[in-house]
Amino acid sequence: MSNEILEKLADVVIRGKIKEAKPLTEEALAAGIDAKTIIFDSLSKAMAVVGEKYENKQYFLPQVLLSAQTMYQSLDVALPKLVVDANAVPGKIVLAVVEGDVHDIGKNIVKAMLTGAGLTIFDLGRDVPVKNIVEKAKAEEAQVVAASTLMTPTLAAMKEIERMLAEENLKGKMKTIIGGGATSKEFAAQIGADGWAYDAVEAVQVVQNLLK
Ligand code: B12
Repeated sequence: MSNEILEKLADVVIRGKIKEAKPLTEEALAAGIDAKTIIFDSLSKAMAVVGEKYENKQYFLPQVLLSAQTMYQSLDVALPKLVVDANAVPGKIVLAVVEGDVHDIGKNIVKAMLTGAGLTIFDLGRDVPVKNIVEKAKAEEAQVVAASTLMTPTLAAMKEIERMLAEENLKGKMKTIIGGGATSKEFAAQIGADGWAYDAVEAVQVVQNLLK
């Protein structure tokens, strides 16, 4: 039964049946499926399929956008119900999608997971200049700067964050974590980031370790 709902919801996202997303997500929660399962076993997998269809030229941007909007409808219902059980170490995190990139679904899931883990998140949104990210981190005396990008051309901004922090003598004092499809563990190590995570679940663990 639960698998059936999750498959149906994934199909709704893939096909961009925007009106069906909210009621179906409510149905899933009412059936006892937890928000984490909905987000990772249905919605995220559906977006991966959408990505494949885009790469294969079966889908074009309007369809991708519709799927993204459909996913957001579902996330509106699922994210507030997210329960994260972590042995929370408190901390302040500045989070942003770097300049030039508007992909923010993943960043918003990371935000919800970190918030659920008891952390204070300053979310600067998407397409954010590096300067603003570093300035906010300084102003809030954040312990961690978390940056997201799904695009290869904007990877340079990740390196720029490291450079600016080093210039301000903050490297080491303020930790960095990066993520998003264009990044990798190797890239993170190469630019001197303190952490990298594959997804939002791992992000919670990595951030918690950085705060220790
Ligand atoms: C949805 C989507 C869009 C939507 C975005 C809507 C939105 N509000 O986000 C729209 C239609 C707007 C869009 C536009 C474009 N897109 Co697009 N898009 C996608 C798609 C299909 C899915 C992305 C997604 O939401 N995934 C679901 C979420 C849940 O996963 P996620 O983002 O990866 O996040 C998880 C992890 O990565 C991680 N994570 C994410 N951020 C962070 C941060 C930290 C700190 C940590 C630790 C972890 C972490 O945790 C998340 C949750 O588990 C991808 C394909 C793909 N395979 O990724 C292409 C893709 C990212 N897009 C791409 C491109 C090229 C574009 C456009 C340039 C197209 C164009 N010609 O205009 C524009 C970008 C404009 C711009 N300047 O930004 C390319 C990027 C290629 C590249 N490597 O450079 C991709 C890979 C498609 C492709 N194969 O070509 N896109």
